[in-house]
Formats: sequence, structure tokens, C-alpha cells
Amino acid sequence: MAAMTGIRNIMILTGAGISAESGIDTFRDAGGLWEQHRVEDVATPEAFARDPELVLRFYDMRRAAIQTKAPNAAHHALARLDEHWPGDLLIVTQNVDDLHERAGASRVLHMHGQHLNAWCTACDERSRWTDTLLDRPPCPACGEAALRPDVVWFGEMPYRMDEIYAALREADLFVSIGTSGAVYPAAGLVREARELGARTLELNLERSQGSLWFEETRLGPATELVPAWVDEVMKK
Ligand code: BJW
Repeated sequence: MAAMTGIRNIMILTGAGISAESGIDTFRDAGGLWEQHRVEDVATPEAFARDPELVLRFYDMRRAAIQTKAPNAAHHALARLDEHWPGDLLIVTQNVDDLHERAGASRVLHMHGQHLNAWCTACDERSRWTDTLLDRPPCPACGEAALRPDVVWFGEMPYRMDEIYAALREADLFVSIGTSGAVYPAAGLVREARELGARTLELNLERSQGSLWFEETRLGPATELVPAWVDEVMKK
């Protein structure tokens, strides 16, 4: 890819790989979450209906774990970009952790929800939630014991897709960081970005499933690649 010149509006898609060096398990790498649990048992609405205790225990464990982790150099670099970038910028994250925010980024959209939210299936309210759900606590808004993790499971509609597509239409550059490109609609964004005329860059440990769609791929750990790319784009 030519130097990062002529770029005003940026969309950044992040996935589990950006949080890997903070000690949060990815899904599809060796030893990742889907090796430890079957997707169908823990990450579908059907699984929750069939065995809510198993699903709530899985998410309680992960909700507790992320609160012991800290943002890494890649999250901090994106927060620096977010703070100083004069054009439009949107960090669309598939991650349900809060490490982008804890690094200081504010233009963040969680398309697959957030661990630290609970969603009441009785009154539809979302509440910040740092504790367990297995013990079926009452919803702070309506009092019903009907809270579930506020995350997007397979077969459910990812959040705020209209905003994502609107930002993509304005983007001059689409950058994908630490995602395998295995899960749609996130995996399809690079193709749409290309069709809309944006430049496309992938930063990942290994080539993703949609790697061929990117104009350029840089391989390596996010904590090295992302700060270097941020320096480059801020110098333009
Ligand atoms: C590093 C690194 C380091 C490691 N540095 N890099 C056929 C075609 C199209 C779609 C479908 C289809 N069949 C079924 C579907 C739909 C389905 C889907 O995509 N299935 C696929 C399996 C094919 N999608 C859905 O159901 C979605 N909803 C939907 O489609 O609604 C209809 C709709 C249509 C059109 C428009 C809009 C809507 C919902 C998907 C929900 C995904 N939910 C999860 C769980 C969230 C809650 C939780 O956390 O438990 O989201 S699944 C899981 O995968 C999680 C992640 O966000 C998501 C993506 O994973 P990610 O982030 O890419 O992680 P990994 O582990 O896969 O990859 C990590 C990468 O990092 C690797 O490449 C490593 O190399 C790299 N890495 N260390 C840099 N240090």
C-alpha cells in the first residue's frame, strides 16, 4: 500500500487477537475458547434456553476474568489515534471486553455486545453489570429475575449495523486487527469497504480467512504492528 496519505475517515475493526496479549483467550486459536467449549453449548439462544446455568457460568467466569486484565500497547495506540485524529474514526469491535475504553478510546462501537452489561429479557433495559448472573439477581429497572449477558450469540443480529454501514460509506481506510474473518457480518466488511473504494489493511498474527480481500496484510503481534501503524498514519 502507498504511504498513508490522503486519508481522512478511518474505520477500524478489531477482534479477539487485539486482546490476546492482555491475557484474554481468543476463540479459534489453539487453546482458544471454542476448543474448551462447543459454540452450540454456550453461544446460541438455543443453548441458553436449554441450559441457562451452563451459559451463565461460562459468561460469569469470563466477566470476572476480564476485570483482572489490562489494556495493552495496541489498545493504547488506538486510543492515542482516537484522541488526535481530526477526521471521522470509528473502532468497531467484535470484542465484548472493555479494554478499548479502559485505554481511553471513546469512538468505540461494540457490535457483539459487552460483558459488563446485563440485558433484561422482561423489560429490555440494559444495566452495567460487573457481578455474577448465575444467582439470577433482579433487574435493577423492573425487579424481574430475567437478566442475560448482553452479548450477541450466533443467530442473533449484531448491534448497530446501520451505524457501521453508514461509517463504512464515509471511510477512506478500513483496517482490520486481530480477527480471523470467520464470523459474519463482521467478516464481510472488508469486501464492502473495497467495493466502496476504501483502502484496506489487515494487521494480524496470521492471514485471516478473508485475507485476499485486503490490499495489504502485515503479520505479527498486535502490540508491535498497531503502535507502528498508528505512528505511520499520524505522521502523514
Ligand atoms: C492475533 C494475536 C495477536 C491472535 N496479535 N493477532 C454463512 C455465511 C454467512 C453468515 C453465516 C453463515 N452461516 C451462518 C452465518 C451467520 C453467523 C456466522 O457468521 N457463522 C459463521 C461461523 C459462518 N453469524 C451470526 O449468526 C451473526 N448474526 C447474523 O449473521 O445475523 C444476521 C445478519 C445478516 C446480515 C447482516 C446483519 C445480520 C452473529 C454472530 C455473533 C458472534 N458472536 C460471538 C460470541 C460473542 C459473545 C462472546 O464473546 O461469547 O462473537 S462468536 C465469537 O466470534 C465472538 C467474536 O466476536 C467472533 C469473532 O471472533 P474473532 O474476534 O475473529 O476471534 P478469533 O479467535 O476467531 O480470531 C482471532 C484472530 O486473532 C486470529 O486470526 C489470530 O491469528 C489473531 N491473533 N493473537 C494479532 N497477539
